[in-house]
Amino acid sequence: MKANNERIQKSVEELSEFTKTPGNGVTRLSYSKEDLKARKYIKEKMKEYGLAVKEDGLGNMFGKLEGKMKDAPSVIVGSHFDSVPNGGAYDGAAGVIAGLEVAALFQQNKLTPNYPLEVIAMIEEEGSRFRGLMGSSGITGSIKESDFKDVRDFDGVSATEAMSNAGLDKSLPTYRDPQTIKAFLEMHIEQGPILEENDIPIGVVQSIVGLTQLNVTITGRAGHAGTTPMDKRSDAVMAATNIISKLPQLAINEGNNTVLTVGRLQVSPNAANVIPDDVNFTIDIRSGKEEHILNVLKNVREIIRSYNSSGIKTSVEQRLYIKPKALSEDIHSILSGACANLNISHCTMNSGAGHDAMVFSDVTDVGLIFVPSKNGLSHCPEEFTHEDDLARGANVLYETAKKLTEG
Ligand code: HGY
Ligand code: MN
Ligand code: MN
Repeated sequence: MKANNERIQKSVEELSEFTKTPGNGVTRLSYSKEDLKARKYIKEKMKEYGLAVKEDGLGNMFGKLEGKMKDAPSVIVGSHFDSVPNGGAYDGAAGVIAGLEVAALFQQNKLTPNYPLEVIAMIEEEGSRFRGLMGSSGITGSIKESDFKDVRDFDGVSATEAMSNAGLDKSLPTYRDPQTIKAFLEMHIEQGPILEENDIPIGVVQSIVGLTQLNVTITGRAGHAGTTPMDKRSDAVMAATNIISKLPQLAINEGNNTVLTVGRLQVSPNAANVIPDDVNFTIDIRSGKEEHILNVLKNVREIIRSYNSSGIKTSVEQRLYIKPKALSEDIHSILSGACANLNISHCTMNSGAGHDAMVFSDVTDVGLIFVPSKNGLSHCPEEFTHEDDLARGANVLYETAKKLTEG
């Protein structure tokens, strides 16, 4: 039995309905009402495919198929089920659905593995509410359980408060001893144009860019837009926009595919006739080599610091930092071998997007495959991947999971 295109497509459509912005992409933030509906759906699918379901203290979900070898480490397959605001139906979801499809194939083919198989659906990979890669970071220990209460969203609500408010059990253990994990496999949409432009159905990822995300606060002094002379203002927006206008050039000067994005900008009090006294914005810096990230970060901090004055104060909070990661060569060759056995053309590529796979690569062997994104679009409602491409990826994952759970 091979992956079932219709079943996969149906799950993509059903999962994408759990959104706060129907008709305008998928918006499914961690611990939201949409999260709870998606969570219920995913757990039902896990049970339908014969998996024993559990959650952890961050709300990551696991569906386990026991192996013949008791207490053996698991081969984990899956991705995240949160989204960016007004995102697409495939980012993360495609990987969770591919993991479920692998479990369905184990069930249909009456396959009892030697090593256990676990399907995983993780929270908060996008960092749209709290911080990026949070679900996988809690599992691998790069965020300590004792720190969950201090991870706060942009409104200051902690992850543990938000879980309690959503009726989730934050007291469950989250950290997993790496000895309990044999390997981690993820299928993800490419989110770029390479596979489609070269008409290649599968990309086998060898490395993932490093990234850092900053939250910058510029504080000035509120005042009346009409009665405050121009030379008597401490205008937080003017300081922020002067800073922001200088940032892209830092990445351009750094070269080596270094990128910098200011993606979130909030002005307070955000009224037409008030000189703003508070601006908050994020900076996302990425590169394939850590030295480029660090160099741009140094220059960014210098520019921001240079705007401190009697009326303007600046502060920088580093919300996320993760080094570039090389993935397991062994699993890379097993994935490539699976593509060859299935007669699927494939290529080796690097990832400009961050993924949970990069967090798991700190503690276990990791494999990541990409499937094509239509027009290379992602993080937008137009995101699309054809069900045939999803099914091909699921077949490659299934062949690889079979091999890794055998021995
Ligand atoms: O930001 C990223 O690269 C991923 O989509 N979270
Ligand atoms: Mn993703
Ligand atoms: Mn994403």
